[in-house]
Amino acid sequence: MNRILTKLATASVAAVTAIGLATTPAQAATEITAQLEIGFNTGVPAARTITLSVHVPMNEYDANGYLIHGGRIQVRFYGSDPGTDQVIYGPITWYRGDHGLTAGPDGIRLNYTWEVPQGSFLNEDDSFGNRGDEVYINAKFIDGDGGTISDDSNIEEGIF
Ligand SMILES: [Ca+2]
Ligand SMILES: [Ca+2]
Repeated sequence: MNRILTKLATASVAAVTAIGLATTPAQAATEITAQLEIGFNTGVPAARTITLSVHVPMNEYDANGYLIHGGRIQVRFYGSDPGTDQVIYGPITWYRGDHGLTAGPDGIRLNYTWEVPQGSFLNEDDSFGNRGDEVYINAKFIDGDGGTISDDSNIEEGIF
């Protein structure tokens, strides 16, 4: 009899623990991809259109769990140059509820677009003989405990 009671008590502790962890992600996030697109809006005044696409694959349950527990996506813009690349903008951080950041069936996604004027921070090279700009982003997924994975995007080239 004592033995059965002990077993039942153990089982109910286990059940409580499982409920307490219900929103904690089951799988560690291991993969992130970042894309940058810079378009030209030839209107007056001219502008550059920046589109960020960041994807952290996982199931929807885990995606919601990560964001509820403080998971976020952080983006820095870099100018690609010989030697060390400089940060030209950022960091910008998206948390749960911020426009453009979603949790869905294929994971966490950031899709964000905005316009900047010609000659903005994207104009990372503007010297005589070197006006062409080479810009990429580094995107980090940072979980609620500070665990981080990151990816560099493609490089966009143009006169920005
Ligand atoms: Ca450059
Ligand atoms: Ca330039």
